[in-house]
Formats: sequence, structure tokens, C-alpha cells
Amino acid sequence: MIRSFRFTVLAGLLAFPMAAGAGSDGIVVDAPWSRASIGTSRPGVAYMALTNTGDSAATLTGLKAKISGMPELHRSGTNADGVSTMEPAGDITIPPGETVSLEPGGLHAMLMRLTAPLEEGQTFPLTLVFEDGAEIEVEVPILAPTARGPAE
Ligand SMILES: [Cu+2]
Repeated sequence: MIRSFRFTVLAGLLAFPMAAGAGSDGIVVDAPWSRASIGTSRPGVAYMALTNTGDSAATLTGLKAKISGMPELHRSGTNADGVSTMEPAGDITIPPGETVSLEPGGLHAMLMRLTAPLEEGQTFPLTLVFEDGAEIEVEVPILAPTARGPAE
């Protein structure tokens, strides 16, 4: 029993990157970055560009991160009064051949309830979860608190 259970788990893990025809297969992640945090009382944020090199749409539905007790996809904007706003982005669909950027002032990975400070020069793993069940783990470099874009 134990042996077959283990086999099932292993097969399940191996199946993720090989899910034939899944929209997330063609996703390429570029230039992930984050900013150092002051302690853990304020949320962290991560940015990156997601390009769909495949021929079917891929939908990003969520995030997982050990560094955060509550990682969420957010969208920043400006309301009618000119005040900056931020709200859960919901599912993000990336059409084939297109790039969706998580960048300051727009979509971002909000890392609430940090479990450890984000320290400049370090990296942390952030997992992107797609509608088809696939997951892509991204190693995110932590830049200076004043960083405005990915490292050159
Ligand atoms: Cu946010």
C-alpha cells in the first residue's frame, strides 16, 4: 500500500511539467524582482514578466510562497479621486504570444504576512499556480528598498 501511494505521489509531481497541451506549458518567466522589506510588519511585493510562448491561453490563478502567510495577485490603479488603490486581481489570463507584466503601478504579487524579512541580496522562491494545475517556481531576487525595476 505504502509503495503504491509513493508511486502515485511521484507520478503526480512528474506530471506537472509534462501536462500535454496545457496552456501553462509555454509560460516563460523573465526578470523577477522584489524589494527588501523593513522587518515583517509591511507586506512584500514581487514583480516579473510572464510570456506565453505556447499556442493556447494560460491562466494564472494564484500564488504560493513560504515567505508569506497570504500571497495574492493584486492590481494597483488610481480611482476617480486620483487616489492610488489596490485590489485582488482575480485570475490573470495570458493569451498565446503575449506578455503580461507584473510591475510597479500595475499587477503585482502581494506578499502579506511575511514570515521573514526580505533581505537585499537574497532570493526567495515564489510559486505561480495555473488553472490547469501546473505550478512554476520562480526564484525572486531581492533588490534595494528603493529599486524601481529588475537588476540589469
Ligand atoms: Cu498589493
